[in-house]
Amino acid sequence: MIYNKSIKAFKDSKGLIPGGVNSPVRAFKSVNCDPVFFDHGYGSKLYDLDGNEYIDCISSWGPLIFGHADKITLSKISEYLFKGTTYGAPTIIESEMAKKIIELVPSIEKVRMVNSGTEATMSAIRLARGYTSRNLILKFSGNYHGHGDSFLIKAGSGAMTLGLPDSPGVTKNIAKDTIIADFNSLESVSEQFKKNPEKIAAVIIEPVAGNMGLVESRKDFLLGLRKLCDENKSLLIFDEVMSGFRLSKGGAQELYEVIPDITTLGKIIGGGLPVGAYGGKSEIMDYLAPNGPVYQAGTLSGNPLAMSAGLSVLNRLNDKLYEKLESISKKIHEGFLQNIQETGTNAIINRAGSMMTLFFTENDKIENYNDAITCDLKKYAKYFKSMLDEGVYLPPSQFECMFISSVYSEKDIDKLISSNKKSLQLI
Ligand code: KE4
Repeated sequence: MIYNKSIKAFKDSKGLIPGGVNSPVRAFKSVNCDPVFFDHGYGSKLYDLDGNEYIDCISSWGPLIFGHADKITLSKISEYLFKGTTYGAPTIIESEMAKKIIELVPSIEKVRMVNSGTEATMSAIRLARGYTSRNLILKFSGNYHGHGDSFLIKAGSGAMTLGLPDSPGVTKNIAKDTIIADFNSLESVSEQFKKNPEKIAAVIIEPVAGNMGLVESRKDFLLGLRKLCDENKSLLIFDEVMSGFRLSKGGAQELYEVIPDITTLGKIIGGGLPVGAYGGKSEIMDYLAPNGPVYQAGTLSGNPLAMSAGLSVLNRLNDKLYEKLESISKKIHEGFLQNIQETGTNAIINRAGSMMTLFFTENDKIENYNDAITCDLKKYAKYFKSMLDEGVYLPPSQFECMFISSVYSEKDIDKLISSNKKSLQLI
């Protein structure tokens, strides 16, 4: 593959934007090559400045469940485009969006729209602290909840990728109010509750974690979390920014049948435009201004253009879509497993629905942050580059997950499996 135009574009952007990118993971730092700049996408494909075609396995980190330039989404947006894009005042479509989210997500009785997953999680923990009059937030090593100060402690995703799980600039006063436990370890959570009686406002978790690579919670772990939160009068927050609407219409909470007190959402909810949301029991949500004392606001929150994109997607979530996603994902999963076996590669695959990670590790399982950091990052970098040259666009980090699209063709699936085998043989 020739990448000349991307290389030049990156050289130019580095003089204008910190690191040349508007989000660190895009810089390809951990896979030791220059990032690809894209010109456009269509369906399952992305096309870079040099005209190279790729099968997209990131879907813009999750939002594009119907692929790029989805016709129905674009036509819905165009209906609103010429009416004006935002008024900073209430519109009917915001109530339609709220109604749809309440219908789909089991835990949500009321919902507030914001503009990103980070805004959703930051607001959710402020609400939890205000509602409980407690300060501590418990999060899990390797979980990533956006770049809010309280979350950049043992964080996953880009922070883990760049070896910055605890970012400078987060003051000791802020950091002390975030306590850490081990993912999938109820014992570590129970210990924190014992050490901090009546001080923990909320436990926040990615019920299906995608930010240390894909790591599912064990069902008993989530059930145990629910019980511990109830016993200690702390709130349970499910950060479903990634898993919401991706794993099922009702997200991970529907699959695991565990109901959190607050749910945060993002990505798919915006259909590719900037949207986040957080919701939960009315009694908790009504603590938010203007009803209650906990303040949160946003100039573009609920803007009709973004709502039109999000609703065009949420209105099409049905069993048939998830059956299709599962059938495509299962074929890719099985094909990759066969290749791992045939090439004798030290690797395992974790998958939850259409979220999947191939881990280069000698471990026979990856269940938490300490397992994930055993991975061979050099091997992942070589694999990533070989797949890129094959025309497959994978997450540029071992600590991210693939988001498999519902618009992959049989040809795409075969290509993914054959390129995976070729790359495993090469590295
Ligand atoms: P945003 O602020 O990026 O919309 O959402 C933050 C967030 C919150 N919670 C979870 C579980 C998330 O995965 C995210 C963001 N995910 C990353 C991908 N791992 C976004 C990609 C990026 O940072 O560029």
